[in-house]
Amino acid sequence: MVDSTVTDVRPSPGPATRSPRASAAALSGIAATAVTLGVAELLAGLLLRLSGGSGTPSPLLAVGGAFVDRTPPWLKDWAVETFGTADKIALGVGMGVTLVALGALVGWLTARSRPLGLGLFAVVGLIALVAVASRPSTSVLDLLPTLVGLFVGARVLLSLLSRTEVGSEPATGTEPSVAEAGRTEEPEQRIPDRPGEPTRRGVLGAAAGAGVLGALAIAAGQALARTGRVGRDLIALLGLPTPARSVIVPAEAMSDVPGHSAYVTPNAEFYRIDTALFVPKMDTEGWRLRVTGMVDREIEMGIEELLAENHVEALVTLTCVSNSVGGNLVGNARWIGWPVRELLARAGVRPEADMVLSRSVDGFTAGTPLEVLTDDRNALIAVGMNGEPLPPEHGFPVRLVVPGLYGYVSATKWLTELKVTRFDQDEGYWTPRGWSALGPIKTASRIDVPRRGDVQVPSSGTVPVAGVAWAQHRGISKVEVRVDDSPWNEAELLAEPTVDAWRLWTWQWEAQPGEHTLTVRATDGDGELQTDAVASPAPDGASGWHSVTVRVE
Ligand SMILES: Nc1nc2c(c(=O)[nH]1)N[C@H]1C(S)=C(S)[C@@H](COP(=O)(O)O)O[C@H]1N2
Ligand SMILES: [Mo]
Repeated sequence: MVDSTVTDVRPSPGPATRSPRASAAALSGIAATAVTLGVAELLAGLLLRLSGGSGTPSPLLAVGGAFVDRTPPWLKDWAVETFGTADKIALGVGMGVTLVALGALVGWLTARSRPLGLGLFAVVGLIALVAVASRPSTSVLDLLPTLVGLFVGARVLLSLLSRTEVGSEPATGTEPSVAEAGRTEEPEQRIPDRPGEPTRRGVLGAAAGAGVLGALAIAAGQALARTGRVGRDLIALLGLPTPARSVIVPAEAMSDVPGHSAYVTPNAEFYRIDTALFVPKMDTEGWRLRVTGMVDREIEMGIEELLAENHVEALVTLTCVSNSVGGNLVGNARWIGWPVRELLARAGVRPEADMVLSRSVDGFTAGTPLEVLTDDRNALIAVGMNGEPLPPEHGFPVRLVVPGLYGYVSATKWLTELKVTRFDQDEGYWTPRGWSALGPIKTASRIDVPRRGDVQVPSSGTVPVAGVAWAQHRGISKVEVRVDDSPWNEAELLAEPTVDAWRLWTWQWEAQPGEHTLTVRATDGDGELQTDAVASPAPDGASGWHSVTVRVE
């Protein structure tokens, strides 16, 4: 795990000690950080594998997760706006840069003062331990990898620094100050490199070697955690339930305009938004769904029991509250699931309840008004997405899907519990973080084509303008398109198989050369016009009309 030439402890530096070059000390600190994390991540990966994949023993993921949990709405907004669904990669890069800087600082500081440097190292270690301990479903054992990592890392740091001090080239002409040497007031002696004595180059090599080994161990640990063994996949074994009614999408709902959204979004292209830094590996054999709280009878069921219930298939368009006007955090799928109202009826909901707090295995929660889970809409405990078991990143094995509400208050992935409760007693994950407790989806419309930029008028003489509009569970009754400031034109609506999904629209534009701005607006099924009031996503969803500026050749 750790290069033995690195960990073997050298006799404590005596009179021959010289002030280490700052760069060598910083490099030693970075290497020791890599070793700390390498040991911790490798042990964490092994632990996850042995325990069957629950808990978060990885300090990297725990600190990242704790950071995500404490992200204020404006920062989350900015991250999603700037990085989109690559926000996790951005977080990883940010953490990497921070760790390298911290490691360098620890190395540099420790070379000057053992107590200060090791003190900083211990403080950072303590933060990691607190982060690990505060992740959902962790046990005391989960602290072990971080503790062992910190211990080994500190030993490696001291060992590398003592070599730096013994092996550094005589700094001709400059006498290191007492403060720089850190702990000795004895007169400096210069000793020539002797065979067997570590040279400065050797020290740098040892540090680089330790750093590389550490990085490899981090990668191996993360890979182990991701491939952690889970039991038999009962959904693959038993197959998805055959729904009482299946969805057949009429051809009239689909479009063949190039660049126009597909009516049903393929699983691989479906947007993904969640707080999970790694997709929870769920064991279907061990999976349980519990109904708790204000019910007459608590219920607990396994996957076989769930699959045996009467499932339906329904089209539902999911939308993220962080979607900006014209954005693509929206997707439409055919979901196979068991209606939530049937499960709730079996548990017997008490009259005082007004909310269901759904909980994920990773600790995420969503607070959904009871009425949308008990009325006749297709609020589903879903196991299938577009005819396949849920992909892991979309909630395998079981998630919630509720037409009409943004995902953050309804679409809990990796579902494990439904707690029947009250809004004045419980709140979902995002509510204390500045987002509205209620999240009905606002009526929205988007232009897919033409995209901003240059437009060529086809030989037909008209430019196809096409897009989508959504107002889940209310439906779309009208879409209008405007060119610059001229009057609104009614677009052609494609078929609407259900009011729970988006609706495609097209309009033929007799485009004139020059620069033009196209704007779209929709009217929902209740006759309500989409608002032109511009709002950013926080706290309850963006609004305003989408427009695209193009140059016609
Ligand atoms: N466990 C869990 N479920 C979650 C979330 C999460 O962070 N964790 N995010 C929610 C949000 S904000 C949205 S928009 C939808 C997105 O679902 P998708 O990733 O399948 O598109 O999942 C919801 N379910
Ligand atoms: Mo979301």
